[in-house]
Amino acid sequence: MDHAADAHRTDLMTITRFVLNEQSKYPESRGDFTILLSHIVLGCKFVCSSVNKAGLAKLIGLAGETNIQGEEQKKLDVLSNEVFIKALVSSGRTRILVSEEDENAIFVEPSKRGRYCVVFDPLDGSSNIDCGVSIGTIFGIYMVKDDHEPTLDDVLQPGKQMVAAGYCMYGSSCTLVLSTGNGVNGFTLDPSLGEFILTHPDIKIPEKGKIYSVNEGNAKNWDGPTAKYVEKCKFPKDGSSAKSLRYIGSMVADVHRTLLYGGTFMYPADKKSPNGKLRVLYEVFPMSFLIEKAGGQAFTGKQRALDLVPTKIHERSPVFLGSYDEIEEIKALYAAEGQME
Ligand code: FDP
Repeated sequence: MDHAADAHRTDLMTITRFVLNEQSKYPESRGDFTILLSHIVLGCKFVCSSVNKAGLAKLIGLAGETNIQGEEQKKLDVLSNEVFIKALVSSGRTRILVSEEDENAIFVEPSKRGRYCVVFDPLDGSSNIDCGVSIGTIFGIYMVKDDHEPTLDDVLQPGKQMVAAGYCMYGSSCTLVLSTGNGVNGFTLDPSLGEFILTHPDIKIPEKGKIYSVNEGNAKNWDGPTAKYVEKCKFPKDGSSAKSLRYIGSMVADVHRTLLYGGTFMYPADKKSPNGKLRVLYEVFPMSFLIEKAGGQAFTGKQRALDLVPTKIHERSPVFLGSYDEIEEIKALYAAEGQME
């Protein structure tokens, strides 16, 4: 995209206009998805504004204490969760919600029910909040096809059944990356307009990458294929240059960089955590969906990540995601150890 020309653009593709355009390709569409998305976008704008004010809020009272108006201040992750739940329920388009913050799934009351199930992490990377590092919201959307009484099985579906997924990164700018199944597009919040504008159309992840991203502090507990891949990144034997290590420790930011620059993001299994750390429904699936739609791959160490069938809403899985060729290498290392399903 020509950023110099953008500075003078008057024909702005807002996220709502973009989704309405997509919707018009499906004559049977009733506009429900557009309404649902506009409520998610509202949640993202609210969280963005709260994250931006977090430093200031600190000056007037710490989370969990009372502020000068005598009101109790809520921690940002608790606040974000409440905002998303209220926005999603009030959209009238949701049936089941699964949030990282809540132990149990939320079944929306019949009078407010719609056709969509939303799985989300309202504020991922929360250990980074207090030092001002980028954090984000991750979401995945399933559609329920008939009007049966909802059950957990409606959300315990493989990631490949999602109809849409995205994340919003609260960083030096606020960026929302979305796929409705047809490519991946990035929108940046213009604070003066209060609108997300299409700034990264049709994102394609580079086929190869020069960056690997992993918490190397866990290296002593890694399995053979992970250790071999990282060794190869650092000491390539084929004459290629060593790769750079970048690890923010905030999944949204690490995946965003991987999507734009290529490379690998990994949270592998290790001896202490045989299922890794990241949650299948609202971390592994939405990010794997976006990476695949951008031309990359996502793998668990045993299988394609989007083929996993979760049995619990907060289940975890190891994940390797990124550039197509890099993940092929990782798959070959696991295949050589006979670990593929
Ligand atoms: P956080 O614990 O700060 O909420 O799953 C949450 C997550 O962050 C991811 O955003 C991040 O990729 C990962 O954990 C970081 O984990 P490590 O600190 O173990 O590297």
